[in-house]
Amino acid sequence: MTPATSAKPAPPEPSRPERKAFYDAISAYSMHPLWEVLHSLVPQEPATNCVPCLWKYNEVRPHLMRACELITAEEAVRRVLILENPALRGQSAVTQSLFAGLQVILPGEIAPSHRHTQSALRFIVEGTGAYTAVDGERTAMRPGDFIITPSWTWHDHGSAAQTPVVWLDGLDIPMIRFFDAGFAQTDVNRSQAVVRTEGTSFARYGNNMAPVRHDAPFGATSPIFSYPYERSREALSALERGGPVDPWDGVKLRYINPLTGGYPMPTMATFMQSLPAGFDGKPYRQTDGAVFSVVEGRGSVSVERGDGKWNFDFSARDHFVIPSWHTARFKSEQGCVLFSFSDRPVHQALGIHAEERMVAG
Ligand code: 1HN
Repeated sequence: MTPATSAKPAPPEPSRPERKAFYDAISAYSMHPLWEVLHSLVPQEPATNCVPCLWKYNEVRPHLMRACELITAEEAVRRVLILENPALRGQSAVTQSLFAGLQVILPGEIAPSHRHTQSALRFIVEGTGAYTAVDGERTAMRPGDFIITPSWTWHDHGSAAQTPVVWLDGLDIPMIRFFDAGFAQTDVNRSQAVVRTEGTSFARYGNNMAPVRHDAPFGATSPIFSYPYERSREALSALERGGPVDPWDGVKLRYINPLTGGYPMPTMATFMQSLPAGFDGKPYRQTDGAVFSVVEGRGSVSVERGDGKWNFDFSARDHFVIPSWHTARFKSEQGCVLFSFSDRPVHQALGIHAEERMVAG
């Protein structure tokens, strides 16, 4: 959906006094003239007020550790430092539709069981030995694993690790808030009872096979709730060796719901990509703003929109956000692996997803 060229709208004329008086008069009846806001309501192209932002892990981590001294996981319920878009401070949002945060759990702690209609994803950043339990099954968390908490499933986290475990939380909180459709409950149990052996969901659905008689246990959400890094990494490496490498994305795969081939969650798409050593990418932009977690290596991304320019040098465990319709261009001298998530499934369901891949540069 590349927009056709069209005439630029005339700038609004300054309001004449009799119009202003009229606007004041109708304001008393909770009415407002459309013609005063039309151009900003229906912009010629996406005009987000979100800005790109980079969170360097070496700057963030000490604050995560300080949070551990100030509050327990139990008291906090979820000990998360929210990654707030600098243009949306106070809204607990990294883009207009998405929440991102870094959660930390210490050895022996429990983040108590609850459920909510908001869907959550976890991407493990640091530490091994924590688990998350979803609907009666536990899964170990290892760096690079992508884990899902489907809408309205009980979930709790715990840790038998020796060290802190940190992960990126991605939720559709602002989207559900937009629809005023959120429900939540606290479980009577701190930790839910384990009713299935670890690995059951993956064995059932994670090997290009599915139980002969099955229904979708989590509705529109994937029945696999842990996608181990090992598998994703292996796939990217094989594709990188075999080529070809996409000039914009490097080698990029999307995670799927094996029952549908679609995205793993109805509201969020997740991706993992590898930029091979020496990658000098072409610029692109898309309507779905995306949050990135750097898994391995180093690289840089230059982001542009209008007169705004940003350049982020990133390395493993850093996080950054590229908002809607910002032009991004990746480079990596030594190669890197990036996880990302966005609200693309919703754009596509509504038929409004747009992407432009520039050839120049
Ligand atoms: C939540 O339940 C989790 O379960 C993480 O780990 C982050 C942010 C807002 C609301 C609920 C979790 C959350 C959250």
